[in-house]
Amino acid sequence: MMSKRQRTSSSSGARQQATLLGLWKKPEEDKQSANDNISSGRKRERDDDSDLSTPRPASKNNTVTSLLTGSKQPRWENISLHNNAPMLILRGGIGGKKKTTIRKSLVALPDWNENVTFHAFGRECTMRRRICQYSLQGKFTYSYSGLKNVQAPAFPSNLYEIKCQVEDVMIEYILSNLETIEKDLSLSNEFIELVKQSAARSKQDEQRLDIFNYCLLNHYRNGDEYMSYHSDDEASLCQYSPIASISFGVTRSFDIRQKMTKGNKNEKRSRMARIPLGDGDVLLMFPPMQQHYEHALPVEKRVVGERINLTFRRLV
Ligand SMILES: O=C(O)CCC(=O)C(=O)O
Repeated sequence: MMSKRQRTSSSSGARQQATLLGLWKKPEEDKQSANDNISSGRKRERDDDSDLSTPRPASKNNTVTSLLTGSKQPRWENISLHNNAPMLILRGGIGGKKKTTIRKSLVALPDWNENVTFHAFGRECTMRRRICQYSLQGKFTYSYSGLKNVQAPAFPSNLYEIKCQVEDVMIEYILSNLETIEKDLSLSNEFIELVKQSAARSKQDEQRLDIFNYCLLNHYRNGDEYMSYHSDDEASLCQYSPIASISFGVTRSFDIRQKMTKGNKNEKRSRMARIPLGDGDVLLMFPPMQQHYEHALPVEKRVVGERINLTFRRLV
């Protein structure tokens, strides 16, 4: 059931062109110990709703109740690496006991693109994952990784519902912890204003003010499928909005490293953090993270099972 804030979105499904984004370089399977995970370990491949992590509360008022259907009350953790990489995570925050059903409904969407080919460094490469994208009322196009103005069809209802839940838990948490969070995460006035306006509309039962208007979906069918280091810093992205990353399925590692210093192509950069992203986890990456850091989803051969990742973004 959708909450009062959630308004239906049209759900057309024009099949997308098969030439979408990708980064070609296949990373080595990362052999480093899981001990350097920046948050506590989570068992891999779990498909239930138990929360095995021991979260570090972001602030006092960190419980989320009303919109979440799980029996446990997930807590936001502040996992910022640095002032330049403010991040919040809500472990198992979306989907409650329906995570598996949600994942299956996302896997069944009609617009997935497989074996997408793209050109990088003079070679033709094939993407090692499935991808698709959707946008609010199908009004948006997105340009990235050398691909220009790719049309994103309208959000299907299941994805729109997730988007609304993510916005709602984010808004609820930000507004109830505004004083601490504003400073801790250096939130911009524009973003706080947008959050307040969206909450006010909802309170007055007016038409929803959407924060995110676009979603990129990645489907990793096993531990061999991956995404190379990159940052989400396209000019079409709103400069003050976070990117919300939601995962369903097996736990995979999310690696972060610094961007290359300009003009220093041979610079050696090592991983700065590894964050395990599990079923129903919500990771919020706030500006200016994408300006300073890159992230990747490395090959993890030991991982069995699939994972879907949704990144909700605000395009201008
Ligand atoms: O699958 C993930 O968690 C990474 C997704 C990602 O980096 C992206 O969509 O830009």
